[in-house]
Amino acid sequence: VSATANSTLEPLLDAERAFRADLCAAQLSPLWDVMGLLVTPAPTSPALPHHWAYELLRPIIFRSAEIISAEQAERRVLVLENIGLPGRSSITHSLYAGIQLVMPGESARCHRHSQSALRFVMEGEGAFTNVNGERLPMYPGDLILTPSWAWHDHGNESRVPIVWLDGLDVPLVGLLDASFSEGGAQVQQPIMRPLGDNEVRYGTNMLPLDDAPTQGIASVASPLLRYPYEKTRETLLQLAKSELSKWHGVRMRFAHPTTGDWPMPTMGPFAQMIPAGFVTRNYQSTDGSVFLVAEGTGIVNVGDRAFQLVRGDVFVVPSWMPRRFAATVDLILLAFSDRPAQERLGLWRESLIERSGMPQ
Ligand code: GTQ
Repeated sequence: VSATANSTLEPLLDAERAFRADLCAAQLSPLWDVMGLLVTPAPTSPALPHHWAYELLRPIIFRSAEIISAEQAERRVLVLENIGLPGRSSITHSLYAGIQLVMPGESARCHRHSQSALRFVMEGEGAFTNVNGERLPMYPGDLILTPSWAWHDHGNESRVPIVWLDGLDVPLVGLLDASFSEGGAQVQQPIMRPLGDNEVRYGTNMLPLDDAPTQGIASVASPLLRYPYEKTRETLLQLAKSELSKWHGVRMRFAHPTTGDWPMPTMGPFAQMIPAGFVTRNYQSTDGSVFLVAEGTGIVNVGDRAFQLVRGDVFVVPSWMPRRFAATVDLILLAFSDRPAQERLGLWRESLIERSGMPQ
């Protein structure tokens, strides 16, 4: 660089330095520094694919019971933290996941919050979550919903510990600065309905004729709060006999019984089966997803990672990362993602990748 060029550049650099200092003082920043990071041609999630083997998780969650009681902890949960999002209690950019343990005789006191929660039971027999005056028994593979602002408490009067996977929209609600919570007056809320009342009312192939039209928050949240695994399993097994998607095997979403929509607006639950011997093609979608292996064995490829799957394992597929499955024993997966929120915002996309091999 010649002295002449330098002398013409220097005043510009000085001017830019002064300009940037003024921007900073005025709480402004230049878009041209960050444009490429903001408006990417495709999603570039900071979340990383990861697999938590239940064989490793289980002893650690049980050790937590020697450290703290469910009562002391309010919720005795180990958060599944994505190392791509350190310190943020997030498994994807928008979702939280944790493993909760309630020992026999313990209870997790009643509270409510604007965050929605769903639970997939991993082990146990007949502990319960109470939601809005209804007792929901919990057995392995069951899906239990606690919609936004619903009172909920957990208890275990059975003789064995119960462990489940919690999914919450905590990071999404945090992004929107819309978090509210409050504690209940009692540890356990009063039960106002006979056992299974809403499950019979809304979980069969009939609906109450005289339901008053629901509005606001009540209409987006499903009145059906327990989706038992035996029905999920039977549906998947039956459908696997007829037609298989090349990308999913059999994949279903859980539904709001009166609207057919997602059961909750921010987060959606799924059930999927890949029959033994079946290999799926690569699939990618903008909804980062958390999976629980309910049954079977196989392998999942997520981006350039490969994870062996057995019952109880949890894994995360970040937004837009290609995934494909191969089952060695009929593989049943339960999952949740932020797809309902993305659909409502007009943002959700998927790509069914035709060729095997590396997608873009
Ligand atoms: O069970 O209510 O994993 O409030 C995190 C926050 C579970 C719960 C979590 C919660 C709960």
